[in-house]
Amino acid sequence: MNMNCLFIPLAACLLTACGAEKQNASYDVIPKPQVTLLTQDSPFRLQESTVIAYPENDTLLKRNAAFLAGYIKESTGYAPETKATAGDDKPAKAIRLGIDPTIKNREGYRMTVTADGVDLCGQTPNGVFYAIQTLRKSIPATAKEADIMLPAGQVEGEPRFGYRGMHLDVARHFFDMDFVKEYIDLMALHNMNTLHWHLSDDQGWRIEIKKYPRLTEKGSVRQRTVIGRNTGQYDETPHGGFFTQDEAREIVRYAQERYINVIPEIDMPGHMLAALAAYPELGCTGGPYEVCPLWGVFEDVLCIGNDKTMEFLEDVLEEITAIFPSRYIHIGGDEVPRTRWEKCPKCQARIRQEGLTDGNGHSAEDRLQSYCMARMEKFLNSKGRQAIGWDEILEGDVAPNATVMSWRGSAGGIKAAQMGHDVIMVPNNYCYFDYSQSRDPKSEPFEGIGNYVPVEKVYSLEPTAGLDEQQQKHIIGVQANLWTEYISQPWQAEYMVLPRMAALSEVQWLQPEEKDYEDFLHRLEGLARLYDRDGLTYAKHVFAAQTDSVQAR
Ligand code: TNX
Repeated sequence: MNMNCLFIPLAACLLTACGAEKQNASYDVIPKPQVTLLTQDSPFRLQESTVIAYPENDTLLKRNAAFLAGYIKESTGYAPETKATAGDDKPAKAIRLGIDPTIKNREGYRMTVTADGVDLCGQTPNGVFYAIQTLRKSIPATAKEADIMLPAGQVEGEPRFGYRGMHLDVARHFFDMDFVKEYIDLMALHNMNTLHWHLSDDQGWRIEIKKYPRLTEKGSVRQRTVIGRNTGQYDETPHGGFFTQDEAREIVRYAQERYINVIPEIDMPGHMLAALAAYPELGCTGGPYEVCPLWGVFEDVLCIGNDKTMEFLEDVLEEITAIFPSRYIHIGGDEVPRTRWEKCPKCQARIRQEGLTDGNGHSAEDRLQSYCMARMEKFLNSKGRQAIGWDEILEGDVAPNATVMSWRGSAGGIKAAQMGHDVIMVPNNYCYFDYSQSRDPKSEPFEGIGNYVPVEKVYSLEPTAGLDEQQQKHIIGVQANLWTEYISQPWQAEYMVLPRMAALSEVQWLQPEEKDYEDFLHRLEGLARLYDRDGLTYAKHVFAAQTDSVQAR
């Protein structure tokens, strides 16, 4: 017998005698629960033998239970067993998932902790999922093999907005399946429920469309990319990538499991150079066009006078709606120069034919854009879907049922809400996560687009400011955008969204009077430990004591 064999039973016996290490949970999480009522009763002890119970035959809560077991394992190294329970059976010393219809908000949750067990409830499985996220963030990020003491009491939360979004531009730089999934996981961690997936732009077409194979064959690859901010020098390296329809469906499913809806965006009728490179006949001049190697706004846009273009757009949306079950489909509409249309005989014929005229501060060409957007909106409505457009769609006659995404500050959103449109607030001066987090952009770890949106600024956004009570109802949510002209690596994307996403999550989840920036910063320390544990790159500007700079991984 060698010494190792002798040693193992001795070590096991010592551990039983002394018990596992104990660590305490804290409900000071992000987003902050609206209610935290602690009692002086004994805490609940979460340990390896704890069971996670869910009602039998409830497949969604079963999946939720598996998520919770996985999250606990990330922290402790052990995954509690998950177990179906029948009827009113309430297993002792367990974490019990359940639906409670008395919870008012559809996504609201309640977590009740006693020495005998933890009840995680929601009005819906979505709410239970947020109870799970809250519990997950309450546990110390790293507590290897430890027992976790959960203070007794009640913790409750409910979101202010039903639309809590993050946008991801995979057109300017391609991000693969693994990263998109990671991004979705980050959204779940921050209680967000909508991914706005920007799938096409001048610099790349990223989604397979079966009827138009050249969109991905040719349109998904740009032969070169400008270095820095349109310096005139190019890397002479092809950049490409796209998602097959099956892959996109996999993303939809992955997101759905985490209660996240994926809204695809096909940006039209501008930002279309990648499509034009593949199908030059859809442009006013006929080309040739190149998948764009530069950043900016370009004059070559789709020819609205050409019936084939309209057919193309409807065909694309047809396939998009078949892939994405989302009620909302984003059809872009931003940054569309009118110069080509002014000189294009087909566009001018369309203007005459449709009786589009100038007036009220808008040109006939502005109305040509409205014509295109309204036609696509009608097409989507006929399929039971809703169109979202950037706030430029307010220039001209707005598509009547469209939801407006206000990006050029909040003014467009205010105007749209006053006109009775639903609005998603994405003001660039608060919500553009491609903007710098430092006053001195040169101090950042890589070159960005510039500007300045620090964490505190994000936190300070009040999305319904300037609106009366009736108009406020039209603000259905808030989102931040990650445009990726200057972001090509996953670690850079992480750096840009973290921890600004944490600040945004409180804008999305809390009522204005519940927000408190100093308190948020204190709670952010705990969340940052989780970022550390998961090896995420994040910006450290708000962590005063920290001086280490971010390194490329
Ligand atoms: C404006 S926001 C754009 C994008 C750019 C972004 C850069 C919007 C609708 N259009 O095409 O990527 O600025 O910050």
